[in-house]
Amino acid sequence: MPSTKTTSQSASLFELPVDKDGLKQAILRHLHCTLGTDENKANNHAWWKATSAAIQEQVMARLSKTQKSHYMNDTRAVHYFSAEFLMGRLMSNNMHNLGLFETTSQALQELGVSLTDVMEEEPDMALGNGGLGRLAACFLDSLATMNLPAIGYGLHYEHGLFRQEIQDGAQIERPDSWRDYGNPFEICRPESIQEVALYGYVETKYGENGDIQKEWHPGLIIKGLPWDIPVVGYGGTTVNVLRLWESQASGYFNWDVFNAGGYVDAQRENVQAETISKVLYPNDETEAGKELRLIQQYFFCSCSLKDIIRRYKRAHGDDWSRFVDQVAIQLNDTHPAIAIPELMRILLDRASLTWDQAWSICTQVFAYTNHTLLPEALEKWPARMLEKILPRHLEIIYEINHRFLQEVENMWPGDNDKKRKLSIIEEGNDKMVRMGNLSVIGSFAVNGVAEIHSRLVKENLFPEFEAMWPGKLTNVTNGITPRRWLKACNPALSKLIDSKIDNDWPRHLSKLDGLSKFADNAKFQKEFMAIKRANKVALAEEVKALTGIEINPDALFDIQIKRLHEYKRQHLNLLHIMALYRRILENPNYEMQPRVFLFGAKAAPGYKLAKDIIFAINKVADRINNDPRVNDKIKVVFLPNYRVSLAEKMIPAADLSEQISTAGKEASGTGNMKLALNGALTIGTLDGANIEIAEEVGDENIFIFGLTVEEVNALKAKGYNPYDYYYNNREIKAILDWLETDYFTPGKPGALASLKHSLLDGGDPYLVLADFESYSEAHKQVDVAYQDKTGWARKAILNTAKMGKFTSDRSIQDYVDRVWKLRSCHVE
Ligand code: 26Q
Repeated sequence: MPSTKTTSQSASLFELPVDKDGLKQAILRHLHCTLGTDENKANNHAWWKATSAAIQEQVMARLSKTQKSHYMNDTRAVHYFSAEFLMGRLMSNNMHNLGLFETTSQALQELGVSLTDVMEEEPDMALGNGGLGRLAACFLDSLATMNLPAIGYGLHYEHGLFRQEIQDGAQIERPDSWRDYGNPFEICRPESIQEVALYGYVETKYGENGDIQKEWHPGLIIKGLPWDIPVVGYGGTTVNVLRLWESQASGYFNWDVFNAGGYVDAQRENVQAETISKVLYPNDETEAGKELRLIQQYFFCSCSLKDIIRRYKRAHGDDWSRFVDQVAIQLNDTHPAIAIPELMRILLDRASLTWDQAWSICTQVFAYTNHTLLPEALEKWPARMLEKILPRHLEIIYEINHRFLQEVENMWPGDNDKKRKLSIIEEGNDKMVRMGNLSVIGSFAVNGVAEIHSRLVKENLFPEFEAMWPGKLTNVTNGITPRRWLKACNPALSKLIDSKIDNDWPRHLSKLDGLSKFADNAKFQKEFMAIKRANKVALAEEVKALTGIEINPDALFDIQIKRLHEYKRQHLNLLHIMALYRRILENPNYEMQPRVFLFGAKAAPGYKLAKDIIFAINKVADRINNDPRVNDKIKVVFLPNYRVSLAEKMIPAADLSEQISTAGKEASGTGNMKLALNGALTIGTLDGANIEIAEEVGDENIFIFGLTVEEVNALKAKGYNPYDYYYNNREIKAILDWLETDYFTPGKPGALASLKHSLLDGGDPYLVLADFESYSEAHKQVDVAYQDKTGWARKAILNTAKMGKFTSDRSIQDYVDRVWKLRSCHVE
């Protein structure tokens, strides 16, 4: 136990008033004293900064109380290692979680300023690609809300995910500069700088009693500077931190070069060091295996481990025996897997533990979450690259592998195929290090992110590991924070819910089931759907402002928002839109409810076909939106630069949620949960968490279509030929042929042909054509259902009511019970 220290000043001295007048004063004080402006000159940006600073003051007192409580109680903590945290905007979230949203809104109103306008000034903190990064952010919210000691560790990217512009229908990437004008929520901690070594060589030393010591002589040392972002729990008692590392030149190794007159060369090394945390890699196959990405991963893992060890030693000195009781490390996919050999290195070479002691600690500390089954997405690093950058780590990996293969030999004597398959090293001309295998071998728990995904991880990805270590592979179904994804983004619906059930539903989301009894209540239906319509009106205004396109709020809003990938099948959605268009052209009286199809999606910059799909959506949209024969029955909108803050505007306005991945490909999905929570009905395949959503809402409140995982496998085994569907379905043939004409790209025939080719000669790897008819039939059922306003309202209400399972609080509780064995810590 740490000794009780006397603090010189009581924390209460720093507590600041939280009523409206106190906030007003604080905002004005920051306007004058921090920003050097005044209420007559200030623009919205200045108001945002001043308001954020006033809110941050409230956060700080709670942060230090939390840290003191965790220290005094010597708590066990989880350390969430992730290359990505997609935090979005922070100000409104912090106001909501502190319970200060209304008060701040009134304070600003009295100052003649609109909080809504001020909030729009905040850039998104987009340090992530998509689902995996946003999941990390939702988990931090839940951990703080549940008073669990936790730290998020990641990279302080100067540039987050690229900003997407659309020019002539095509995606253009622009740099994201979220910190250009400063970020009022982050705290720089130069007192906690860490050093990280790279390159060089390993020296083997022999001791007197014949023991071997390894000494790594690095070629470069860089500094890691931590930035802390406070994470406020709902209710505001616990404030945890997200600690992000920025790379800096250490200056050490530049002296020789410098003294030799190499001033310019020394500066070049500085630039290299500072490049490490410059930019987030987009999830892009053309970027796979890049040296800088590996250095990024190692850099933040090494800094974070050293930070954890420093904190542990402050309480326990050199006694390692309690380490596994105090520290759990969750690896968010294999991106931080290099932390396993790094901890081994520290324990062996720095702390002089034996191999068995060190390995025992590692395999009680690490747990690994898998987020994908796609073979091309499983990380592998060339052994030669590791040897160059991290020579000692490669040695350690070989030793881990050697000992592991002995276990395989014990389990399956003489079976070399098993060894080849399970080895951390993939043999071949260029040896590769398989980070998934390393992660399973070095962790005490491994989980998938939805029931079906975890089953497939066990049965298909790692079946032998399940046999070797029964019980190690498990499931934790993903979740989303209802604070951001309902309370904050849909205030009108939240107030309606407050009026019907206990207003602590944001903490206990299963209480939403209390709305079920109002599903047939005409008055409640009317109120619920009036809010949906108001949200649609608001989104329509946004669409008009962003694209110039006018959409009808009474049409069915059909929304697909997610990263662009073939397996997510935005092109299936597009083919169906084209089919509807064609039916209308063939039959001007074609019966259908007016629909607005909305898309939001970024494509990885090097993913050619994904970018072609974006282009095709925009070209088809242009043609349909401007064709008077369509008579406004269909509108198609591609909203540029999809991101967390845009999701917060789209999700509350959705009637229909498109979750149409090829069965077996989407590990979980989390957008599916956000949309259903806000009363959208799902049209989806039996994939990822869709299956569990269907179980919760019931078959009559969801539109399921398409092949199951088993049917997909059977069809592929039999030999799938997309031409069978092309020749046997007139509509499919007509649509694909249409893509080759210049109908959607006047004067440029063939501009959309790559789509057709991928679906025919390309073999249609994601079975778009195989699922088309079933998808089209499901959409007919949607159309029928939407005609029945009462029936639809009932279904929408039940979707909201039945989403309790998908709060990230439940996911975190599953991790606490099954993986981390954590206890909550009371903060005064
Ligand atoms: C890898 C190598 C080089 C550069 C980038 C990457 C990289 C980056 C991000 C690879 C993958 C990702 C992100 C993956 C991701 O978001 N997966 C999603 O995770 C969600 C949360 O569990 C699931 O709901 C989704 O189903 C899954 O696709």
